[in-house]
Amino acid sequence: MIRGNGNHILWWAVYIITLELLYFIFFNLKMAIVLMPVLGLLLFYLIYYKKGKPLPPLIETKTTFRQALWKQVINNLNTGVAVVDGNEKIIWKNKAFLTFFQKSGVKLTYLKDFIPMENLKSLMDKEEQEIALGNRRFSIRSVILDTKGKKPGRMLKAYYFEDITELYDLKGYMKEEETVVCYFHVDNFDEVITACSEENRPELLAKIDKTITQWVQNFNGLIKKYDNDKYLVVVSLRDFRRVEQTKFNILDAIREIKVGQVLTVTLSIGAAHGEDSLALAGKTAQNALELCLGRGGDQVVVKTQGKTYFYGGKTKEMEKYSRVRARVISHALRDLIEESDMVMVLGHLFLDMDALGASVGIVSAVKSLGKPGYIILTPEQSPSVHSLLELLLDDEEMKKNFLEETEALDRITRKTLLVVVDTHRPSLTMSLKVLEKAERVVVIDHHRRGEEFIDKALLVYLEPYASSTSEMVTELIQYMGDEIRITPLSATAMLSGIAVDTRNFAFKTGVRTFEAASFLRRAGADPTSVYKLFQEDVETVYDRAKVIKRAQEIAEHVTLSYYDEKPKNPTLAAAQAANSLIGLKGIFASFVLVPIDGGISISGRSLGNINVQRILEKLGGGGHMTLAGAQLLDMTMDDALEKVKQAVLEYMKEGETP
Ligand SMILES: [Mn+2]
Repeated sequence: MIRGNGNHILWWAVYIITLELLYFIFFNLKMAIVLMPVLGLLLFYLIYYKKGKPLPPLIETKTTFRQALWKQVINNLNTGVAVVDGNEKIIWKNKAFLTFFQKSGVKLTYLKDFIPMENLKSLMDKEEQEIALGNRRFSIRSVILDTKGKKPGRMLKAYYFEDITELYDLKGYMKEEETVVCYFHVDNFDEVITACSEENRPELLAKIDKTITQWVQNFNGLIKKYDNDKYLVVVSLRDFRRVEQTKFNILDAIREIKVGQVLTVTLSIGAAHGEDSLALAGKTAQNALELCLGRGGDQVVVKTQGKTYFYGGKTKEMEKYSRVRARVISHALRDLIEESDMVMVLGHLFLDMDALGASVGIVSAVKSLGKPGYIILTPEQSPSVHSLLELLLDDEEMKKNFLEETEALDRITRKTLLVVVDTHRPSLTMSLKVLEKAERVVVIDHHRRGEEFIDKALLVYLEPYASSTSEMVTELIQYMGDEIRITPLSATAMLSGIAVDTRNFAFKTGVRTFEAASFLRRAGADPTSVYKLFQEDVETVYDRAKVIKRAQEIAEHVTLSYYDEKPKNPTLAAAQAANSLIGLKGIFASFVLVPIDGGISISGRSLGNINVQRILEKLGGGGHMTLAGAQLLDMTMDDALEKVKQAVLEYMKEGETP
């Protein structure tokens, strides 16, 4: 309703102008005629008023009329609008704003009373922001209003609130309906079936099938078997969330299948979602499955939007019964060596006796095949190999097999074969430059596969069940041909590699480990020399005793300790202390922290029933189930101890699978 607001002034004007008109009629008739329309207009107003109608505005200008129109328009918007001053005090609001917030029971005096200040502040740098208020969701935008010419320093802002609750819910719903692609793979199908008696086989097959199919159907999934041991499973994300809550108890269910067979059945699952297309999700799921198998199977790998999640992996890697793979790889490697102009072997950073022993083994084989072979070394070597390196460099013939990194970079050609041993992660190789320059690469490693991988490798021999890379290389040599000769010194180096990774044949030691050792012994390996390599000085042992004394049990059978000062060889010292701790009765896993330059290094060891790899992966580290490490940079010892403790407790909780 538009109403004039100058009524009193109007009547005064009518009165004054009538008087003036009367005056002009008496003294100047012409002037009076000119003023007649004014009088007419005034009379019109008078009549209008008499009829009881509201008086139209006389003073009101065109612009205020427009403003009033705008006000109506804004009031009828679905978008809530509020104008606030510098203190976020609301000085004007439209109807929609009132309907949004009035019922919430809060006084609508200050905007900051019902919208957190940090949200209001961050709006200054952002275009718009989504926030939840009560059970609604809003998209908020803010604009600084132009108040030029008004009181200086007074800032006015307008806030626009759009109710996007429905859109938000719909988006969430769409997301939940997204498809998750999974590949199921029975790890050791052939072995299990072969190890099962003929009459039990049909029952075993049926049980595996039934367990998997029923489990998938419980989660409303679609399952299609496409090979004896392979299934494709499709499930919605909503149902997949429920699956994740069970921590994939299907792994346990499969392991429990017993139809009189000797071997345990295990399952691997690779799953993916959140990709742009189904085709891509399928590809990613396949990658996830490969990662799963590379890590030893019996686990689940879920990949989504560049992130990877691991479940299971609590059993020990099972030793494979056939050596077919070792033989096949051995022949392929021999072919590759023969096609090369030269072979270089690259170990990992912080070279250990296993990597060095394996390198010596490869070079021995290469030389027997009549090709030049070199082990790449950086100027500084980890103290853990000092004793073995000394022994090797003492030998005139062996000494010629070592090459500095710079020289290797010079000599490497397109036909050079680079064998990476004891690691499969590019960032852990001793020389990333050499790896980058090499065009023909082979990877031989016994670590469970991590995410990072040397993608360009021509040949990958990854066997997480093997005790050590030295054991794997020993087997390869045995299958490579009769002309392969290894000297007693090379055999000793390889034996020391096996000894260090199995801690003197106590861990991860399978039938094949002893067979490899006996092959090396026959080739002249000297166990006493190996023993001597591990002798330590008094001070180191004394420091370690202090660490052991300080150890605390942080969870059942898990112990934690630390070096309060940086020892001579921090990472080695920590590893040895952790080893000593699990030598104590009742201790199944140990973690030892040690100060290093720029942070803290952690060494984790286990007897096998607690997966220290899984625990230290939580802190950005890696390794094996029984032997793992991590580094926490820019952190105090107290904070690091707390972090490890939390990671252990978290892992223990995960272990309580229903
Ligand atoms: Mn190793």
